[in-house]
Amino acid sequence: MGVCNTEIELMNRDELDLIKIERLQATLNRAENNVPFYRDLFSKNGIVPEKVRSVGDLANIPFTTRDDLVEHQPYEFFAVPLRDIARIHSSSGTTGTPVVVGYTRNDRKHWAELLARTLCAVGIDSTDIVQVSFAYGLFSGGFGLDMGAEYMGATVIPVSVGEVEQQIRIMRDYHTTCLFSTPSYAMQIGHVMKKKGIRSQELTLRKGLFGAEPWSEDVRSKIEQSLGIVAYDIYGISEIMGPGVAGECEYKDGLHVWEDHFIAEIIDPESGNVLGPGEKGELVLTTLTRESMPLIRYKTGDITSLLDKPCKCGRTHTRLSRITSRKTDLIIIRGVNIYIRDIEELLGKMFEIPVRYQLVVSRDDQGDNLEILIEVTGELFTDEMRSYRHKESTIKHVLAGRLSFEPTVRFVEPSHFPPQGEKYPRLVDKRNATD
Ligand code: DLL
Repeated sequence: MGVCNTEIELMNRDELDLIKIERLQATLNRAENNVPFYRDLFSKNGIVPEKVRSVGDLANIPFTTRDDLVEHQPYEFFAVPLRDIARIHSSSGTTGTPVVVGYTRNDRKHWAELLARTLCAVGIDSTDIVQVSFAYGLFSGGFGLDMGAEYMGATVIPVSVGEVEQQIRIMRDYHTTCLFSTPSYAMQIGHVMKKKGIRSQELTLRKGLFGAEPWSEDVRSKIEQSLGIVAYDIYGISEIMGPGVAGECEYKDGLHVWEDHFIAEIIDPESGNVLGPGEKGELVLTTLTRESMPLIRYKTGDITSLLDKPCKCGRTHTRLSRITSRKTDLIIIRGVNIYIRDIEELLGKMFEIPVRYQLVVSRDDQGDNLEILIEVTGELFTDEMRSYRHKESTIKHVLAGRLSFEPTVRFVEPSHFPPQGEKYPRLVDKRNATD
C-alpha cells in the first residue's frame, strides 16, 4: 500500500474507537482551556470533557457554526499563541465572509500525511508526476495537495489555475501522470483538448483527483473519457483542514473519512438530531488532532450520508456518500424553491460546452429578482452569438415556466469571473446584504 498508513487504515474498529475517544477528550480539554468561545459554551451547557466517554456523548454538545467563526475573526478560535502558527489559509468565502484558518507545524505535518494517504488510496505513488491545478494562495487546495504529493515523494508541478491551453501544454511537455483540479476545470481542459484535436493518447495522464465543488457520476465519466484517466473524488473544507478530510479509494464507492483525525456525524439539518447510517443529512465534523483550531461539531452545510458497510479495500474508516449539494444550494425566490444544480443542469443541456455561470439574487420594490450571468468566451462572441441570443430567450422561457417569473439572463465577458479553474461563488444572494 505504499505510503498508506496500513496500521491505522486497516485498524479494527474497537481500537480505532479507543483512539477516537482519547483524542476527543484531549480536544475538548484543549478547547475548554484555550478558546474562550468553547469555555463559555461548555459552562453554559454543563459540558464536562471528562464525562464525554463515547462518540455518542458528543450529541449533548451544541454545534459550532460558520457564523460563530465569522463573529470571532480573525484569531479568537486559535487555541495556541500566534507565534506557534506556522501557516494561515482561509476558507474560499464561496458562501460568505472568508474565515481564517491557522495551522501549527504539527497540523501541517498531519495535513501532508493525510493527503499522502488520500493519494495512496487511489494508487498514486512516488513515481508519479503530479500537476497541481488547484489555485495556490489563501485557498487551501493548491498548497495542501502540493504538500501531500511532496510528502509521498511524487514529483510536483505547481501550475495553479489560469489559461487552459497552458495546462495542456505542460501536461504534454512534462509528461504529467496525475492531474488535481476542480471537476469543472477538468471538463474545460477536456473540452479544449477536443477542440484542438489533441487526443488523450498523446498524453501520459493516468489518474486525477477532483473536488472542492459538487460533481456527478456523469461528469466523472466525461472527465475520464476526455482525459483518458481514472477520476477520483476528494473532499475537504478549509475550516476543518482543507482537502484530505475524506477521499475515495480505488473502488470509487464513497469517500473514506480519516477517523483517527476527524469524527463525522450526519444530522437532520432542521432538528439537529443525529441520523443513522445511510440517512441523508448535514455533515458535522469534529477535529481530533488540530492544535491550532480545534472545532467541535462544526456544521459543514454539506449534504451526504455515512456508509457503514465494509469497503472492499479493507480500510475500516467510515465513508461518506458523494456530496451532492450544500444546504445553501436551495434558494427561495418569490416563494419558489430553486436548487442551483437544477439550473446548472439546464444550462448544461443547452450549451454543448462547459460554461461558467453565476446566479445573482436581489430584491427591489417589485420583489425578488434572479439574474443568471453566463460567461461568453472569445470563440462564442464571434461565431455563435446569434445562437446565444436564441439560447437567452429559451433559458428565460424554460425558467419562467418553472419559476412563475422571468429571470434576467446576461452574457458577461470572461473577466467578470476569476481565472479559469479558480473556485468562485455560483450563487450571490444580495437580499440580506447590509452594504
Ligand atoms: O474546497 C478544500 C478542497 C480543496 C477540497 C481541494 C477538495 C479539493 P473550501 O474552499 O473551504 O475548501 O470549500 C469547502 O467545498 O464545504 C463543500 O461544499 C465543497 N466541496 C469540497 N470538496 C467537495 C467534493 C475546499 N468532493 C466546501 N464534492 C465544502 C462536493 C465539495 N463538494
